[in-house]
Amino acid sequence: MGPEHYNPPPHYRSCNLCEAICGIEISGRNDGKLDIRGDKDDPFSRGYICPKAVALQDIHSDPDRLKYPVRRTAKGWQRLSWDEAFGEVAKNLKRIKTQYGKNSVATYLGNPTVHNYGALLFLPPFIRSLRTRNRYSATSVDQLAHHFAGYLMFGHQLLIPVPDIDRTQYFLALGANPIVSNGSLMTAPGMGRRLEAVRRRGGRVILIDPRYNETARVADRHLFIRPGTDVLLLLALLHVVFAEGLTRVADLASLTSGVETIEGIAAQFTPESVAPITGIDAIEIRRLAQEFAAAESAVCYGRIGVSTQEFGGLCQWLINVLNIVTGNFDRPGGAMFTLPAFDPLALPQSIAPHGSFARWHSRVRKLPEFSGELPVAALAEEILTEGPGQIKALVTCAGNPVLSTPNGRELDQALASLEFMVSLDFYVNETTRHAHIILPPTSPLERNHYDIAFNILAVRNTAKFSPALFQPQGETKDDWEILLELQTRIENDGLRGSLKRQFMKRLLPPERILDLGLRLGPHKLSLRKVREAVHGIDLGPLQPCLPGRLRTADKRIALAPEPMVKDIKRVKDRLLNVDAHLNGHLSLIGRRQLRSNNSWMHNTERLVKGNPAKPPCTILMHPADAAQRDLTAGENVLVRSKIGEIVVPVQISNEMMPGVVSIPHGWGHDREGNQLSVAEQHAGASINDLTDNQAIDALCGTAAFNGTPVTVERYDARQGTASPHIRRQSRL
Ligand SMILES: Nc1nc2c(c(=O)[nH]1)N[C@H]1C(S)=C(S)[C@@H](COP(=O)(O)OP(=O)(O)OC[C@H]3O[C@@H](n4cnc5c(=O)[nH]c(N)nc54)[C@H](O)[C@@H]3O)O[C@H]1N2
Ligand SMILES: Nc1nc2c(c(=O)[nH]1)N[C@H]1C(S)=C(S)[C@@H](COP(=O)(O)OP(=O)(O)OC[C@H]3O[C@@H](n4cnc5c(=O)[nH]c(N)nc54)[C@H](O)[C@@H]3O)O[C@H]1N2
Ligand code: SF4
Ligand SMILES: [Mo]
Repeated sequence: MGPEHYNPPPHYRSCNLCEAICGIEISGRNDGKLDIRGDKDDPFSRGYICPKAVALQDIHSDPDRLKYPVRRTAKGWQRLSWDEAFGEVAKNLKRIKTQYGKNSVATYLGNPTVHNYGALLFLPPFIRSLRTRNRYSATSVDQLAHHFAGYLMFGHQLLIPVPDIDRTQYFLALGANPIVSNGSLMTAPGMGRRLEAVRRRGGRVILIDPRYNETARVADRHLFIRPGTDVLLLLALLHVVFAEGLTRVADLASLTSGVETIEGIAAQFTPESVAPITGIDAIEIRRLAQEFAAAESAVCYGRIGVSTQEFGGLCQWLINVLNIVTGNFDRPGGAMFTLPAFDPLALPQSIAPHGSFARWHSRVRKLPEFSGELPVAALAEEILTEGPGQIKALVTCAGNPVLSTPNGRELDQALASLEFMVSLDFYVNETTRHAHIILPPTSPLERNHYDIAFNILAVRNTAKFSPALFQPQGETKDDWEILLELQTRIENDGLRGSLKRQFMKRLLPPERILDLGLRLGPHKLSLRKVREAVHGIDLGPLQPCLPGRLRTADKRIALAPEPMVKDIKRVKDRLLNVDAHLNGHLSLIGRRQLRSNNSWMHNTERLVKGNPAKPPCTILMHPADAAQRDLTAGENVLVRSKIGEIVVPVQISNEMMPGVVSIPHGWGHDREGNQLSVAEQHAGASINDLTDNQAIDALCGTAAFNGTPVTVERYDARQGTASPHIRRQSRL
């Protein structure tokens, strides 16, 4: 059934595309399309939506969307029955495990798994059934540093403090662009309004970012910072806070340990010593620290810019420390923990592990696991390096690592060498084109939704259930059903597997688990109550919850965990001579775009059409850097790193810090074998053909995307096809 079959009354749900969980209202139109608007009665988003919500219908009606399981053959993709597909996947995974050992099967989970509660609940048992240590996900190209700090400081990887944006009087953001990203690890639909409200009530918004981005435009102050040097700024802010006696730890003194260690470390980083490296004046650093400490309430927050760089782990730690020692923790207007209606902290460790660190290491580069996963920057080498424990098979679910992980080009080649690959995805894209079998899940409008992930990170406690709007098209199945079937086929052949499957489907489907969780949860709701409130239920602002919510053994906050303290040495070794590292290169960073969602949503005409003179995938450069290279706006340039080269048009703008250039990620849809008819027309190039999988945050293993050294020069088309980027991939 397509959208044309949908008639009023209006349908209410949450948009699941990004972290903002906006309420939407969907009604049918006479021309068969859907009207998708912001739901004014949603207590959390109050009518706000972005252009992507309207495109939910395009995913649903996309002719390129897979509606049946398919198998790759020499003659193209061939339709399979589910039974054949499941049988073949289970057979191959079991055979490879038996032949090469249990770690020979790897998994990669992409970002949309977190926006899909069925997948979230059924992935852990599926992955356990494989018994592999080769587990990877988008976490290590994203928020790993936050989990790492949460685990080591508060005792649980999901204890990630959220800025209480609606009550704060001083919002200090580092490396984030919530006006475009709609907020991340800070679920807060309508960030524009919320930031405006901070200023309207006399508060201030400050942004530290190498780009004068869209959020800088609505801030009181913006300061450029050299990419990758934020850790020094944070240390210097703490230096001032301690040196000038601005700490306010009294309330939390009995709840923290290690404050002296922090003071000792911060003493070594004066504003004057870090100013030339960060590019931020010492006077400015002192002023920031003083304002922050003096504000009625303040909160420091850092996102992708500081999470995915060489010192991401230290940055997220020091951000927490700054909030805590200035008395801006666990209190209104500061950094706070949430209390979601479905509380993952109450779940068994088998579904929501507290976290773990370095229990094992990757085979080739010896990178540490975190919470059972290895850094995805190691995936290609684990596939390509021969020897016992080599990855021979891969399961991907809702991910596109070829475009989203560092040195994606190498991973692209690695995937082509696998003995077996299966993908749960509804598109044949840069990654899934390598799969032997693709299992297509339902589209967002064809399934129930409840946000169990982003309510842990929301600036207000709310609850909302979204029922499926449409029947599944074709033969698509929900991710959880696919995962359950695979799990049970891998665990037990034949009758036992089938009985377990029936049992789970009847007695413990996602809705049942959700209902139990809501009933046992802190707000004592039930699925029925939540379902009845079609616009969602407001459970109020965040509440102080310490020490009750801490999961550390001593019920105290560890301000100075040993792995972090030790890593300070790396800061000194590395950053104090950052110029040597760059060696005259430009420093490459990323950026997000409102009409894009990581590497997907590019197959919807509505989102990509735009102005042909303004393609989305450009390199942004400061006028002085462009002049030095004699470049004119709009011309194609060759961007080269140690890893590879790409060609993109240059966009000249003084919103960039001199010496820094920016390219959005998720583009590069011109690869042979893709079935993305719209995206191919707006291909762009992939920044991750330039980023280096050897460049990681050595502390926790996150990819260090930001600060990749590159050169940029005019591209002469006559240079031909020497570059690996421009050379076409061989046909599958
Ligand atoms: N250079 C650079 N690289 C980056 C980043 C950056 O800032 N700079 N950002 C990183 C970040 S933060 C992230 S989160 C990653 C994202 O990286 P990934 O998670 O690897 O990639 P996505 O682009 O989110 O791809 C999502 C895939 O899931 C499919 N999909 C969508 N919904 C569903 C569903 O419900 N079920 C299933 N089974 N499949 C679905 C889509 O078709 C698509 O193939 O990229 C990272 N890469
Ligand atoms: N429209 C849209 N929204 C999205 C997404 C999307 O693709 N499109 N993706 C979603 C996902 S998966 C995520 S994780 C979030 C991310 O959400 P955000 O982190 O808010 O988004 P970004 O635009 O990546 O912002 C990162 C900022 O860091 C800056 N930066 C880069 N390097 C450095 C550095 O070294 N130091 C500092 N201080 N700043 C630096 C960049 O200039 C940029 O402004 O967005 C989510 N929302
Ligand atoms: S901001 Fe995010 S949740 Fe809200 S409408 Fe846009 S994509 Fe959907
Ligand atoms: Mo992300």
